[in-house]
Amino acid sequence: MKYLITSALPYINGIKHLGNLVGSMLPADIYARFLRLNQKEVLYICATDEHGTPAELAALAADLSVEAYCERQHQLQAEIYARFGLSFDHFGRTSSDANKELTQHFYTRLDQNGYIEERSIRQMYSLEDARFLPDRYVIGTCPHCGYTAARGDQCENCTRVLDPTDLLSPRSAISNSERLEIRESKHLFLRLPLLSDVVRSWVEGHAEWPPLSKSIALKWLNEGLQDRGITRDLVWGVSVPRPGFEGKVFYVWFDAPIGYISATKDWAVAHGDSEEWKAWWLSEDVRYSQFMAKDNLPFHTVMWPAMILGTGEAWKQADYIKGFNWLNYYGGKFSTSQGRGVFLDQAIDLLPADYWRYTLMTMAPETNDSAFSWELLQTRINKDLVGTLGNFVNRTLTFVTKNFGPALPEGGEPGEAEAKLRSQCESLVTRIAESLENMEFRKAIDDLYTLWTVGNQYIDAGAPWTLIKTDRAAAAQVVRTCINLIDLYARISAPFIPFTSESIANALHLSDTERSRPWPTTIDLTELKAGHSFEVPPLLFRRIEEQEVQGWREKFGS
Ligand code: B3M
Ligand code: ZN
Repeated sequence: MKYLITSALPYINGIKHLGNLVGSMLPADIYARFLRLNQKEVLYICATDEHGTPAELAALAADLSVEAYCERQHQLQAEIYARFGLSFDHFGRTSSDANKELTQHFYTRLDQNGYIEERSIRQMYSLEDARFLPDRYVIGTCPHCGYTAARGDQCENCTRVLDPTDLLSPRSAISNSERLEIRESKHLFLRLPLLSDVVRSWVEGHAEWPPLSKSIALKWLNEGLQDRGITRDLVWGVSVPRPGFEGKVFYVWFDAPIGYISATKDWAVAHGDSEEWKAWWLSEDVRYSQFMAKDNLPFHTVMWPAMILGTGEAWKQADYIKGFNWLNYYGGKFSTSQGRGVFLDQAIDLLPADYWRYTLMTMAPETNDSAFSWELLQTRINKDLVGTLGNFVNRTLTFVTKNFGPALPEGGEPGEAEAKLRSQCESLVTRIAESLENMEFRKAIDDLYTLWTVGNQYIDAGAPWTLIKTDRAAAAQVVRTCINLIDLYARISAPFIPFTSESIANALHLSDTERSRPWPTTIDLTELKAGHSFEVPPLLFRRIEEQEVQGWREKFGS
């Protein structure tokens, strides 16, 4: 069995925020790293989602061609994700040639199978901007409540769903021009109602999905699927290979999920075997897991499967869809469009990646919406990272160096306390593995924290600083066990805090063979033997002070 993992493709405009990270890429990365440690064959794919009106408008605002804008933003996003330690096997782009080709292929198959219909629709055209306006780019007065800045798709004030033609005194959101007219335009529609039954039986065949994913899928199916427009009057996108559709492109949501496959094709080429993607997407011995925030669930549980089923081809479908709720920021949502919350470039300049990776996962909105706060971040860093893990590693290694020198000391035999410690660790490590296999991240991280606490309990009970005065060999045995615990912590913590795990492995002078030991199923706290050298690493984590928290609250407007 091989493991294919994808996280929802981040849209190209703007830098993503902490909510985006914790709701898709970070948990997917932790899962991928865990499976790799279990020596599974893993392919973790992501890409920037680049087409559509927002990209065009952002390029315009940046005074760049849309190609140059996307190129720049793709690089920026790729760099930031690397700084957070996201271990994509490939980070692709939906504007790639592979994605154009495959999108046109999907369309052609769907058309051949009778799932595409051509229709004329009436749409707002802006004379000033010389372009058709997507619904949300028409602004005007709401006919229901009189709100003057209602968008053509929905009134923000009274939440009523609107059609742009409902708006009074409509104007362009791009230029503010009122020189609008209604023009007829031909578009293609995906006939989703025809695919409703096959999608439903696919969804119902997955009893094991988390409730959030399943309930959203069934809600959509039960409300009844509608035909859905899959083309747009835009320049930037995948062109439509059909007479009469020159100058039109596919809707961004049509080509975006195809990006999962085409990014894998690009990975295969970069990897030196251009056919290798087939072993992932046209094969049955793959377990495919998708990660995303809840707003993306309808597309992944209904639309995208419908597209796949409509081709009649044997594309690999998701086995498991892990959805996340919202991470809120002081009572509201993080929002890219409103610039609310903390963006990833700011976050990674503030604190190292592992501080974020750990604390964000303790707050992950896994079963409910959850809240980010600077105070909570401070507590988790000071209590868990500094006070528990960091403290144990630094005080143990410092004590041993001072009293025995920079190597594991000799003497003594493990006894009852060590047997108890060993079995405690074994059950925690087993539970962490089970939780990660089931993608229950909050459970896993709770047990990881408990695993860190047993070290401090063990060393306090063993009190080698006292013992050394009466029984040097027994004290040596205690600290040898502690250093083996530190080694275990580095291994088990690696999916969550990979940079710290590496610092610990370096401090413990681990060989390549020791570093590539698989995830342990039985625990042995005598693996590192007497004589094995080590050094005291610089402090693994630093405390966050009250005034820093105050400063961040002010700076990021909480
Ligand atoms: N780009 C959604 C978003 O930016 C979207 C996901 C695509 S996954 C195929 O929120
Ligand atoms: Zn209204």
